[in-house]
Amino acid sequence: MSISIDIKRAIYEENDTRAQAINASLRARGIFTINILGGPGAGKTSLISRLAERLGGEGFAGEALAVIEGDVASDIDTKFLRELGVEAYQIETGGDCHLNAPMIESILSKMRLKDGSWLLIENIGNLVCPAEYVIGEDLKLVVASVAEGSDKPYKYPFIFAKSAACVLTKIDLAGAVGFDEAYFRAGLAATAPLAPLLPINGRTGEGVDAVLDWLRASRARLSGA
Ligand SMILES: Nc1nc2c(ncn2[C@@H]2O[C@H](COP(=O)(O)OP(=O)(O)OP(=O)(O)O)[C@@H](O)[C@H]2O)c(=O)[nH]1
Ligand SMILES: [Mg+2]
Repeated sequence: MSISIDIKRAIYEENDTRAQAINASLRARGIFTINILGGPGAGKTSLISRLAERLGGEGFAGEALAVIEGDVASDIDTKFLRELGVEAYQIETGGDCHLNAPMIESILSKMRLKDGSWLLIENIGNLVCPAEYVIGEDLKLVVASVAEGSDKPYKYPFIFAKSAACVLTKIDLAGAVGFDEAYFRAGLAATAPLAPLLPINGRTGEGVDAVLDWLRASRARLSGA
């Protein structure tokens, strides 16, 4: 039992060290990195595509942006984003339920990443394991959809507790699925008292401007600007 705890601790420590090095080298280049977490189908890629529209402007000629897509299998999300003109790269874990720092190191060495960029990393759709690993990010953002139910902050507290904000997606479906927003908000406030709740409709883009405003303010604060 204690051997397995020691091995787990060593894995986390090794990962943390490598993640710190990644973050230091990205920060030195003025790159702001967001680790996007959430369950399968919560709306992570839809959010990224809506942020990309706003950051890049027409033809993505605005602020530099790159995306790393993490999936157990397939490059569906990467292809979708590339078709929109987004600089997107795929990590296929082949079964691992989370991204880790060595995976990010490996893909960064192959990416064309401009200084001063935004780097959005979509983690594996999973409300448990990705919460346990840092991967070089400046902040974690959790995406939860109303369709998953109002009780998620109570049942999966760690992912919410580690996230700087919670984007609530599929608000257009709230009535159909009987979403109890007050209950969700109370659970979020209990697990992550400082994390704002940012509701969006990923299909229309409603609410995404507020997400981007919050990200810009966080970037300015964390970069000391
Ligand atoms: N009605 C509604 N559908 C949405 C919204 N956001 C996303 N969807 C739909 O939900 C489905 C999943 O969205 P994705 O953005 O692919 O979700 P994801 O979290 O990236 O999924 P994985 O990468 O598979 O974990 C798609 O069919 C989207 O069109 C929303 O706000 N409202
Ligand atoms: Mg996705």
